[in-house]
Amino acid sequence: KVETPNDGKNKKAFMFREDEEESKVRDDLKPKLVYRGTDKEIDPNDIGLVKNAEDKRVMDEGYKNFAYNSLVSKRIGFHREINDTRHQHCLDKTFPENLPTASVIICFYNEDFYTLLRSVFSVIRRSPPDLIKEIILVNDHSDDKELIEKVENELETNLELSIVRFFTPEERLGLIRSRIFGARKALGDVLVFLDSHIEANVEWLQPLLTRIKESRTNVVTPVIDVINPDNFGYKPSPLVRGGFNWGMNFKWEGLTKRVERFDEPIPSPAMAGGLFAMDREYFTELGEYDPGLDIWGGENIEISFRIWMCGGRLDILPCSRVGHVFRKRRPYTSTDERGVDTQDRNALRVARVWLGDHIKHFYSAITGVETLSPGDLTERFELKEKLKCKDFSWYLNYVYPELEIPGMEERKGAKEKVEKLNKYERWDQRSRNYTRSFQIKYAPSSLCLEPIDGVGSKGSFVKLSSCLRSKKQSWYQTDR
Ligand code: UD2
Ligand code: MN
Repeated sequence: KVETPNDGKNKKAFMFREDEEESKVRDDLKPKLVYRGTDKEIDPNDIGLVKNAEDKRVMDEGYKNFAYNSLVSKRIGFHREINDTRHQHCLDKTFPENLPTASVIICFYNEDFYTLLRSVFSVIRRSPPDLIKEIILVNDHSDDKELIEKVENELETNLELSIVRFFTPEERLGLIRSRIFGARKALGDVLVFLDSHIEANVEWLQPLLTRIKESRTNVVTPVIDVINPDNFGYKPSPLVRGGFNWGMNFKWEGLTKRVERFDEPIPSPAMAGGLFAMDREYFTELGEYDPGLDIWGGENIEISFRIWMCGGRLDILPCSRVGHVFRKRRPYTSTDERGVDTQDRNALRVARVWLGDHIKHFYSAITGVETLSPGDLTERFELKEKLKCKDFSWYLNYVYPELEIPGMEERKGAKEKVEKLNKYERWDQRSRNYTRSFQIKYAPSSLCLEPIDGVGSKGSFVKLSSCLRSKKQSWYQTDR
């Protein structure tokens, strides 16, 4: 059949065939924008997309001064929705009436404007108004004066922020003395300390206050979820405890028991430091922080020791979640004017007061640390005496038996128990709620179903074998 010539409107370019390949070929020939150094096509909705020189400047300055992507932070702005990362065991909780009120204390040094204000807004919008007495914002002499003007201006003009009290101390205090400064201004029943690059999640505050209402010597922390410093993605953290090594460096530790209820307090030998709640008067009674600690580091271990050894307790509450921007480096120096690394010197102060004879392990962990001068420790020793605190051996036995003591092999057992538990079923991978357990029996026989590859294997074939009361033949029903 010969086709009649058409008017040219529907003419196809000669090189394309009329088939489903056509549009793909066209697409392949179009010029593409790709991310530098890759074949990955640029997503026009990419929140981090650098569109011009100003964007680039904001991003570069952000990485330099704050160690995260300020361009993304700015585009997110003052508010955003985040995933409710709580386990379902937390969801239908009710809280007692008449919870104590909270003074939220946020100290900051050189923070990005949007990151800082988003921290504040997340607290305001995700807390019941009657439970927030005030938000105390302490500017620890940030270098950028324009930032401070912007913050002050926002605080003055935005009604929603009228709950915020803003302070700039006489001089740069470092994060530890800044927190003491903030705590002394506070009027609420409970102090809630937060870093300045966080986002509080749904119902984060009530579990903390509830636990403190039960006992004023309960000190609690939320689970610290992870905000990615490059794209501000918000991810849940697994349930873990806080611990440390002999260098007095904080680290996360596996749990000692299988989690059955995901809403129960998890006793923690140490806190990460940035996010916790404590009865205000108890904080004072227990000796606030050691004001001899400079800029950054060690105060979290010190206060954890004091809490446990001097009559209190420290728990992580899985139903309270707050995200924190975990950065790859600290964007400010923590060396003091003498050129001493404050982290090491702080650790030395803590070790001298609290480790007793065990200090020898600290000395071998950080070479040369004993040559630093820790400054006057009299008041901290007196405090320990006055509060009738227990000693480090007690703490090792009752609170942190998993800390390995060099040369003491018999303590290895506790640590191995934790490791074995994690191997069998890692706490962070147990996301389901186990509702029933049973065996599967082939009724006419005494044979039961078990995986050929053994307990915990994925994708294994199954076989029938003599019924035994064994893990291999335990099958679980989960709620999803
Ligand atoms: C962790 C803690 C942090 C603190 C530190 C040990 C978490 C999530 N963070 O380190 O709170 O306990 O360990 O000391 O557990 N800041 C000041 N003045 C300064 C320096 C810092 O106010 O001179 C502020 C800073 O803006 C931030 C907070 O103190 O809001 C903590 O500092 P960081 O975020 O650099 O510490 P981080 O999270 O690495
Ligand atoms: Mn931080």
